[in-house]
Amino acid sequence: MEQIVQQIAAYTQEIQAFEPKTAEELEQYRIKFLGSKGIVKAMFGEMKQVPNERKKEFGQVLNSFKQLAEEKYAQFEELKNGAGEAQAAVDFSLPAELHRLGTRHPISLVRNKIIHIFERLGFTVAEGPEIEDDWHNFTALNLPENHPARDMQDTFYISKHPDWLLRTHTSSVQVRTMEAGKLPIRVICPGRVYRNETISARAHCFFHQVEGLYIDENVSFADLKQTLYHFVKELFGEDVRIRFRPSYFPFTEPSAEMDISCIICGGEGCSVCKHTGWVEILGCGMVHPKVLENCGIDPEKYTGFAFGMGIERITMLKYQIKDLRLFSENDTRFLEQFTGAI
Ligand code: 2U9
Repeated sequence: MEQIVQQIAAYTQEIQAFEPKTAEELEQYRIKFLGSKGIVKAMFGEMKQVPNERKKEFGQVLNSFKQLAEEKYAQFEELKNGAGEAQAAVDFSLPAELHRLGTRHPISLVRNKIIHIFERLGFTVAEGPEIEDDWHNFTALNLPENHPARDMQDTFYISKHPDWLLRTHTSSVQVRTMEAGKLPIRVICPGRVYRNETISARAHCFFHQVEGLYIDENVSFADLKQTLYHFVKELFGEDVRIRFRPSYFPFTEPSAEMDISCIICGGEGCSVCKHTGWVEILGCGMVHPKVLENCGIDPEKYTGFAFGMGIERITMLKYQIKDLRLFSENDTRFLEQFTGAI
């Protein structure tokens, strides 16, 4: 009896000191102490040799021993799920996996570049609401009701309010700037605009514009030409040439459209410029005296120029993108290709 108790004391010490590092060590322990031919079972087998009057006392010792052996096993059971191996498999000297950063949208890249060029010429950015009223989008811009020029714009009207619509151009922002009454004005107005168009590779029901307005005493068409000439060289490079063609807009007089020499073929003729050597990039003109008057500016004292361009069009030219729908589909295979800094 004393011998068995001494043996149990020795095993107890062994169990207490046991700290397995691997699943295999733990399994060896299980077989040795808790297996069907293990020590715990063998010790219970000794019970029959114990005299009846000491059976209770010995039973308590055995139960505590069994409990200790089982608890130790349970404490390291997670080693069986590969925790030891997983720990050993981690190489902490490896570089961490990088977070995937998004990229700027190509429309934002080109918009920011355009803004930056004009900011260096002293223009500031002005913004306004996308839901506009008839006055700021049409009437103030010399497109009175029933004027045939209104047919040029296919407009989304707000059904609950006959006077409200989704702006068809950012010109309404310039109207608001003029109405604010602080002169001179040198603003650039980037923003989203809406037109009731059928969606295709070349048209969308929303797109983005940058418009500009410069109003002061003695502003001339020569100022307009030089400003836009500088802008084009900054955006497309020194070699690009420009030309103006007369045009018509109700809000400018005289009006013009500006072409640049084709940036793909350099003016030789290719499919992008439809073999003309030139591509149209913007419309412009001297602000119509009636528009100045509508916005509370004396046309006898002040003159100004204005211009407008579609950002999608410029972006398609710059990056040779053939389908406008790519800009609004959020396909990351397309978007990831643009990694510019601004
Ligand atoms: C005010 C006065 C005049 C803005 C102008 C254009 C010519 C023009 C188009 C270019 C491509 C629109 O995105 S597009 O379809 N714009 O051709 N825009 S002059 O003239 C203004 C604006 C505001 C108060």
